[in-house]
Amino acid sequence: TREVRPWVDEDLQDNTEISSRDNEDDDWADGSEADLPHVPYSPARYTVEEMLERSQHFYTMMNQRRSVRFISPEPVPRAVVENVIRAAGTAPSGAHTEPWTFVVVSDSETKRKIREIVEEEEEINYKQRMGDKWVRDLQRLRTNWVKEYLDVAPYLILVFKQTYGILSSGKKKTHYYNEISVSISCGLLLAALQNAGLVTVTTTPLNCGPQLRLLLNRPANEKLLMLLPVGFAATDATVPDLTRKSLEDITVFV
Ligand code: IYR
Repeated sequence: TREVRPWVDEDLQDNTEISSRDNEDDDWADGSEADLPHVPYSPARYTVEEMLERSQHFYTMMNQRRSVRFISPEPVPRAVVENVIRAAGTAPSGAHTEPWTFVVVSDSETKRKIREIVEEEEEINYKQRMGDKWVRDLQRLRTNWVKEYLDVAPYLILVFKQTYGILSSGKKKTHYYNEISVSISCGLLLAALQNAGLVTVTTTPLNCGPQLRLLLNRPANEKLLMLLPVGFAATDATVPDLTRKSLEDITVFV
């Protein structure tokens, strides 16, 4: 009996998705919760001049974002990190299931263990799993398996997608489109970090998810989607001298 799950886009599937086979006997909640009132909503309106000014200003700020792999140990106020996560939590999600967990690590010993797990796997990734072409494609970015930022950055934010929810009744709750929902929240998180003057680099530590989940005591329905070291840029930070595609290169107006 193969379960039909049209909300899991083929392109968004990965081997961390729960399979229907080991899932057949589970007890799933049906979504008919209490009636939800609908209320009026009037978002802010701006003049054309204000819209141009605001959109230009936001683009300029976002265009200064770079993936930074050299992060200062300088402390960051925890309240700022709390606010950027609040912003990430405003992302839209499938059926408003909010299928994300942000694990914020500042404890030195935990950061050290994370670094150990990631570097051990990444060394195998670079030397074996990724293959010659992938490693060559990354050469000009000068990345490798040594990840100093993992115990230098004041915060590591590990973003987990909840592949399903668990209600107080013990029933499971379907988290539609959980991968893209959490990916959108990561985008908002990056924007919020940039807005606050902090830096990060989006990392997706290949093969580290299960070990990191266990280290952080997260339940089996949570899968690691992204690991973001967060802090101020080191004073001697460098970035590859990349350029971005132009509007014309990324847009088709119909
Ligand atoms: N996860 C590895 C490799 C890596 C892969 C891509 I695609 C990048 O754009 C950068 C790095 C690492 O973090 O080093």
